[in-house]
Amino acid sequence: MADDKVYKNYINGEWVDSVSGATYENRNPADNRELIGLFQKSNAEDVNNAIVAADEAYKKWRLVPAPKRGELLFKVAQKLDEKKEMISQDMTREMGKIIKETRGDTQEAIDMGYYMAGEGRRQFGETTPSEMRNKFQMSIRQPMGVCAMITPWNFPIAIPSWKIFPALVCGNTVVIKPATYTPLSVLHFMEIFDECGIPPGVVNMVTGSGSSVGEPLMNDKRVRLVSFTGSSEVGSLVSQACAPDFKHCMLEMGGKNGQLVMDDAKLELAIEGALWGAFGTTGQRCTATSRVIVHKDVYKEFVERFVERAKAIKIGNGLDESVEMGPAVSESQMNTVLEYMQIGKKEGAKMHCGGGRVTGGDYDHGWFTEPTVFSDVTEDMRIFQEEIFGSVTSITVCDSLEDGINKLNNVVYGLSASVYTQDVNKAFTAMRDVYTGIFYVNAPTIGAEISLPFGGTKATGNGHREAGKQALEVFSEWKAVYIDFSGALQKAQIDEFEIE
Ligand code: UN1
Repeated sequence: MADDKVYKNYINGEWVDSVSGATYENRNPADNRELIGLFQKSNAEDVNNAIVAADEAYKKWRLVPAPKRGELLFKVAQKLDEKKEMISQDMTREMGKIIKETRGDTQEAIDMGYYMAGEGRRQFGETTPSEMRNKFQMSIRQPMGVCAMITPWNFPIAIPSWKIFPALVCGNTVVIKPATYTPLSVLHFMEIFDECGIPPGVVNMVTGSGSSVGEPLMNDKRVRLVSFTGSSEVGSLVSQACAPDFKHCMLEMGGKNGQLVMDDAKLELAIEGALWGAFGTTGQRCTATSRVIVHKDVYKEFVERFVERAKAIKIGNGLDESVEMGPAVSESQMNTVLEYMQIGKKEGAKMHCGGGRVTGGDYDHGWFTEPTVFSDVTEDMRIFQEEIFGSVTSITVCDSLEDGINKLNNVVYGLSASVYTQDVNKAFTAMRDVYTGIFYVNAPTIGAEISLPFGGTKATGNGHREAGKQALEVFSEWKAVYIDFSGALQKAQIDEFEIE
């Protein structure tokens, strides 16, 4: 134990033990013999210390000119870039996804850093003409205060970056609770803020469970906003915790994303896209392609060719560059996925490959699940309706564009969808009629870039968007400002204006 690496909380610019001194283990999901490190098992007192620091730091940080805040973020992005390989390797070790993808995850954080650094010099408001003489009016953005962030394990640094960078450039301070499975990635992020000279208390990290850290954080009255990414069940609890104090609440939740393949699609392209969308990140993306809806004229061929390719996916430790799919993040996540494989079978869908855990040799030490493909899946089945978050995808037949669009829409979620077709009319019709926050033409349901809004409709979100300039709407509030330079009392809506 003496040699085990112990990682601390980051509060008020210091690396500190949790108040109770308790820690928990973080292990590699590809090989649970490997201990990544011990992390602080924090409680409400640690959360309180972080909030006090963030609240105090806010007094000065909000007054740092936004372009200067942006410059600091620029340095952080540069440092992330310098350390990209180290961060990505550690991320694969703690989360399991393959190294190519963790490099992408880190790159997304770098991109967001550069983008939000630029917002330090924008954050545009408006001026509008007044109804009265000698009166000027404009809208300006103002920060809100302490922002709490509760982030998931599937994008361990990208998603924290979507929240932290815009929050900071707008002048807020931050307390983040990283996912219990992936604290090291956020810890590296904190190290970089520290190295770049962020003032103490501006960003704070408290590790631990949802019940002992997340709950006190989202319930604290000094917190003005909670930004949460995770399941719709927990999102609903976050929303209820925020309601009594009218705390702002940004929720990014589940998905059941579908790829529609029309009869005129380039089939090879559609197959490649569906494979990447379904089994990339071991299916553990909110945007994963959990359903493929295929036109009846190409259905049989699509299923055959897709299954052949799914069977050939190389599974293993994501640090091996030749591996194409890593493990589930944890034993319990693996068990949920294995359960859905059984549910699909029981519901009468046709299982073409997979259906279980990958075992034997080193696999026995990891949480590996097989790429699993069901066909003949109907809309009433749970595997059509429920988010699985694992290496399972289901194929459903459709007989027209309209039928396909209806099937894409017939789930409670609305994050991402895609259509494969060579017909521009069909592409635009689907773009208009599919009710999701993200839509792709001739591309998989994954792969969003940071300059456009990210988020979804229905049970996926509560109307907010991350990334892009829309992120500023979440992390700042408008102030309408009227300046009367007439020297007289002018009454809006009352005074009659005479044209001379
Ligand atoms: C997620 O699905 O949880 O669009 C985030 C994508 C990535 C982000 C995904 N850029 O696939």
